[in-house]
Amino acid sequence: MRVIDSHTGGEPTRVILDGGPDLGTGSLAERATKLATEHEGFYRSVMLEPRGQPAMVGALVVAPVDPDCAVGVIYFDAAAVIGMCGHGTIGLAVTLHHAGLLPLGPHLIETPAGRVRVTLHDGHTVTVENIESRLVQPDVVLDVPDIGQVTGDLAYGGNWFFIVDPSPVPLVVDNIPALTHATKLVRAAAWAENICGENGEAVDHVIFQAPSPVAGVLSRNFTLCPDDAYDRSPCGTGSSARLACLAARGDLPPETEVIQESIIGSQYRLSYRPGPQGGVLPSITGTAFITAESQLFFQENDPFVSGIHA
Ligand code: PYC
Repeated sequence: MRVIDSHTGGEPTRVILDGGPDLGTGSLAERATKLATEHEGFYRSVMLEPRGQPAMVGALVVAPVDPDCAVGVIYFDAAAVIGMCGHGTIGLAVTLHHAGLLPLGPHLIETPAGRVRVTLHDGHTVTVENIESRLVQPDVVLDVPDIGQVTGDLAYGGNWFFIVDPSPVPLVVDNIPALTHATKLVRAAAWAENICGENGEAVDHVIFQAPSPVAGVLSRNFTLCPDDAYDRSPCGTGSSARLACLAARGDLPPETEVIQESIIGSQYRLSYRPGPQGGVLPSITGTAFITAESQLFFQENDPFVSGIHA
């Protein structure tokens, strides 16, 4: 299996160029469901140690249905197939360019969540215009064991986010274990209270948000992903959901650029335009760098051929 690894603001992406499972020719959403239900062993073995690493997101390149799209892609981490991935799309565009498969300039990419536009400005810098994002349920109050009452927004940015602002735990690197613990508790409380999308979609990511102490940076976030790793990047789909919340509250005018940073200080430039369904069309600009080109092996006598599930 041929893969190219990159990182976007510190968050790893593994692009699978060939050797993935045959998911047929249905819609991207149908193929994503097939990957999630029939090939769990595949995607976990690619993401988990010893082949993968914590926080890694996989990007399986597939043929698009829409002939206007340069490529189709299905994203996943070690625990789940996800609808869209912002850092992964920046990494994918940089990777395809590195492999000679995508020239500089604008391109459409098909994902299970819908079509996104990428503009490859140079070999590292990409703007993603994400799918329409929206605030779904504002000011949800949860009783969270060990933490107490927490108020957050349920919002959609290609994945389902519960966004708590201000963070109940200070957003500093030394607190990463405490933030991981607390966001897991919030996710469990959201599940227990059945806080979900219009069609029963469960919260798959939790964000703690706070103003940034860095001059010129609007805010800092900590994002818990489905596999319990934290996003090293400022999370593209999470930033999209966050833009939808800011816009819905009148806290950020359209076409106004702000900087969002992650818990490790990597940054995205963000803005939005009003969307046709009342949400926002987010624009996310970030950078990615190639870290490896490899061939993955799955040897039959390897006792950890399916990854370490501890
Ligand atoms: O950037 O959208 C994102 C993302 C989702 C999970 C990890 N990164």
